[in-house]
Amino acid sequence: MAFSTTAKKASRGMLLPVIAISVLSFVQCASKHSVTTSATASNPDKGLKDYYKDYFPVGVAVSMASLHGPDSALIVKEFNSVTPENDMKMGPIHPSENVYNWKNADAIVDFAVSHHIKIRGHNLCWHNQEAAWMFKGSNGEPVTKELLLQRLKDHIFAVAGRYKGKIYAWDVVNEAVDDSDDTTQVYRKSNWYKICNGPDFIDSAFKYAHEADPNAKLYYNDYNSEHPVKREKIYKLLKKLIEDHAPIDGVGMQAHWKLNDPSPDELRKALDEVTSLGLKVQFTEMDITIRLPKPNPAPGTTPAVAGATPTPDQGYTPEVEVKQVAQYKMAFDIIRQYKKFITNVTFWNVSDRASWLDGRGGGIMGGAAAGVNTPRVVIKAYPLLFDENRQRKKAYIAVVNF
Ligand code: 9MR
Repeated sequence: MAFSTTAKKASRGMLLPVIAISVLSFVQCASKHSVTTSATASNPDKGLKDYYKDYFPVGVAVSMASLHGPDSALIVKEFNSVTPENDMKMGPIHPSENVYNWKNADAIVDFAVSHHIKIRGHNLCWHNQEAAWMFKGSNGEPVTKELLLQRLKDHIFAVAGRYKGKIYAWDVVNEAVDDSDDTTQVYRKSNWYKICNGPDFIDSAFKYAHEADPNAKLYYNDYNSEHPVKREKIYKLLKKLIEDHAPIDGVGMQAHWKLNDPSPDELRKALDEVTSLGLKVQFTEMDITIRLPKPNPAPGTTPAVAGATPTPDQGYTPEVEVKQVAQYKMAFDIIRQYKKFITNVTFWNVSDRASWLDGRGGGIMGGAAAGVNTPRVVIKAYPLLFDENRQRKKAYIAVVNF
């Protein structure tokens, strides 16, 4: 991995030819499509992976349920990369010191290998879905930093070691950056941070992952990486890792986006900043929710009551669809321009039939159950490229016509 200024300048110099080539191929495709298809259609014989074969692998987050039935056929047709949505996280895979649950993770790996699909590993160190036992000693007291790092090392050696040569890229550390607007608080005050009394565990996790599988590409993964304050904090974390000579290859930008977030400018800035460090980028958990932020509490109400106030929901309306199509198109137009730096784009779940976003933040059931005069709570996010019947949405058409 080279992080020299020369490499940085050389890679930036390449951007212009890449844009020129993109423009040229757009012109060529446009004339080709005017014969065979149009910008309102997609080719049923091709999947996302085929449209993007000259760009990057296109992936999807999977669970055990995805490996059988209609989801599995769609995955094999459309994608050439998978990420286990939950089954390789520390808590699920390593629930106590001497217990590893390999069953689901093995099944996902076997499925992917048998279909020649790449696998991204997710993840080796996170503050969520963590293995609670790791932080406690035999008497229930907090462990020392040394013991915690030893346990982290054992965990990473076991998991990354088991799938060595099969998992091509790992999210080594997930979401270690603080979310507040306080620019002096760079790191999340997780159990990892507190017990290690600082961010050393991040360096250590990368070192262990590299030792466990020297050929795997190693990523730091986070959300809201396009928001200016968080972007700067992530930049500081990355810069420190590079200065420490940690074996990091790139950044996972999760891409849990909204209809107007990020802006094109924010997306470009985030990409420019990260790639200026000589790092690659993977969009690791892409979806674009149609849901609006919760309304602010009305004056005189308590936040709990206001939080439960239904957001009037018309479902997936034509207006929402137009905005989602435009946001997906904008994002992919930019992503293609940065093709040289981008090594994977992965969607978080298969279709609008089931997204991790559905039902979150709602609290009150909508539709008939809510009564005729009660506004529905927004409980569906409709964030993906395939609809509830697993059919290609207009957003799909927008990202494959270029
Ligand atoms: O999609 C995952 C969901 O099924 C889990 O309940 C949730 C638990 O925190 O994690 C979701 O995946 C997260 C991913 O691992 C890291 N980035 C945020 C994702 C959405 O919460």
